This record gives sequence, structure tokens and C-alpha cells, in this order.
Amino acid sequence: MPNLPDHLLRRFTPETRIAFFTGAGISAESGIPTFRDKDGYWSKYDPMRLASVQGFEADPELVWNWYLYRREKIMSVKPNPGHASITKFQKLFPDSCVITQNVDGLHKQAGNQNIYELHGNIFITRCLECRQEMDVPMIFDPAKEGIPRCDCGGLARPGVVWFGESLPVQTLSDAMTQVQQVDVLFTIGSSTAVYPAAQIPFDARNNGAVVIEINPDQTPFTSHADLAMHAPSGVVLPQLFEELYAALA
Ligand code: BV8
Ligand code: ZN
Repeated sequence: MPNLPDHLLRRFTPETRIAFFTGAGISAESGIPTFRDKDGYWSKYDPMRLASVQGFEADPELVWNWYLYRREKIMSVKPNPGHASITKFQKLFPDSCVITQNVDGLHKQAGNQNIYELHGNIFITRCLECRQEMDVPMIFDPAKEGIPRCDCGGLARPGVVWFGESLPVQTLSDAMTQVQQVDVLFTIGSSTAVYPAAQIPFDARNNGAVVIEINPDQTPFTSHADLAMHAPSGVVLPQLFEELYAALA
């Protein structure tokens, strides 16, 4: 599909600063369900019961079972050509970063650099009370072993950002600084529905960056994009890389 129009192709030089802003869609081709697609997590579960502090406090075992299921799922898959392409892009365009809503760690596993995890990481376990990181087994059985507790007495919880929780302040601030400075931002596999992360493609646009959206569906950002490529990221990103590699050769 690619074939970037000339006026966009000309914007790319080895010095071009690029941000890859990603959501659950970039991991879909690895076999990880998204949240809002027809067979996504939120079609089966209530987000407020599974991805909020209130939901966790009401039923910590239910929430842990969901996150342990997701940990096992993620551990059984690998990054897809979309993640792998970003590693190749970052060699061609060294001044680039990844800003992700995803908690699955697949960007790091694929060798991507300068990654900002806005919503935390599913493989980190923290204390609900003092928020210290806890060194506990990645997989355990809450029914048989109970839920680990911190030295301060607090319950262990997944190290992700839930609804109603603020994003990690330094990570968000550093990511926003990048967004002010980039020449190009790709928004990939995000429904652009969850704030404050969803603000990022709009901010990039307002700062004069070229913004290209890669998503099979429309999103609230689509009409603001310089270019919308309605196709899977695992197909588009490898083609886009080849095209830019040839143009810069
Ligand atoms: C905050 C946990 C305030 C980690 C997630 C009422 C109550 C409470 C809060 C709110 C409220 N109303 C509004 C809010 C704010 C809320 C919000 O924005 N809600 C939305 C739904 C309206 N935001 C928050 O609560 C945030 N915190 O505001 O705090 C505050 C401020 C200061 C001090 C204290 C508090 C926290 C938001 C983070 C929530 N955490 N999950 C986890 O378990 O994963 S949300 C969940 O959705 C994910 O984390 C994910 O990051 C996020 C966004 O989803 P996407 O990544 O975009 O995925 P989605 O399924 O939606 O879309 C996939 C896309 O991919 C689709 O477009 C699809 O077409 C596309 N696709 C599919 N296949 C492919 C593809 N694209 C490319 N290739 C393919 N092959
Ligand atoms: Zn604690």
C-alpha cells in the first residue's frame, strides 16, 4: 500500500526526528486482543471492574486473574513485523522515539529504543499502598497462594495505569517534550479514545509535525492526519520502511 506522496517523502532525511505513537492495534498481529475491536477485551469485560483501583479493591483476585491471563498470553507471543520495522526505522532515523499506550513490552522485545511506556508495564508488580516495585513471581495462583503483600502490608497490584489514575509524571512530561520537537509522528493502532495519551497526535499536529495515521479503522484523529493509511500496521510499516530506505539510498 504505501507510496507516500512526494510532498511527504521529501520531508524525510536522516536527520528527521520521528515519534512512533502506538496503541493496542500494533500488537494485534502478534495475537494480543485489543480493547475496543469487536472481539476486544472491553467487549467481554467491564473496564471499570478490571482496569480501575475501585475494581481492584472490590475483587483483587478477579483483577489479578485477568492480568495473569494477559501476562501468560503476552509471554506466549512475539513481536510482529510492525514492531520489527520500527527497529529498522530507528537505524535509518536515529533521532526517534516510541511513545506507547501498550503495557505488553513488545516494543522493547523487538529492539526498539527510546521507549516511553505511558501506561506502565504489565510485567511490573507494585504495592497498592506505597507503590514500591515488588520482586514477586510473574505468575502465581491467587486462589491457592493468595495475593502477595508488600512489607508495608499493601496488596500487590499490576504496574499499569488504571482508569482514574494519573500517568507516570516524568514519562508523560518527557514524551510531551519529544512531541513538541518531532518533525514526523506516526500514530499506529490507537483508537485515540483514552486521554491524556490520545492528545499526543493532536499536539504533534499543532506543533507543525507531519502526522501519519496507520489504522484499518477511522478514529477521532483520522480527519486531522496529513495521511491516513487504512491497513494493518504489520503490513504497512515494512512497506513504508522499504520505500523510505530506497528514497534515502
Ligand atoms: C486519567 C490499563 C485523571 C493498562 C488502560 C471516567 C472515569 C475515570 C476516568 C475517566 C472518565 N472519563 C474520562 C476519563 C479519563 C480516562 C479516559 O480517557 N477514558 C476514556 C475511555 C473516555 N483516562 C484515564 O482515566 C487516564 N487517567 O485521566 O487520570 C487524573 C489526572 C490527574 C490525577 C489523577 C487522575 C488513565 C488512562 C489509562 C487507562 N488504562 N488500561 C492495561 O491493562 O492495559 S486503558 C486501555 O485503553 C489500554 O491501556 C490502552 O492503552 C488504552 C487505549 O486503547 P488503544 O491502545 O487505543 O486500544 P483500542 O483497543 O482502544 O484500539 C485499538 C486500535 O487499533 C483500534 O483503533 C483498531 O482499529 C486498531 N487496530 C486493530 N488492528 C490493527 C489496528 N491498527 C493497526 N494494525 C492492526 N493490525
Ligand atoms: Zn507497600
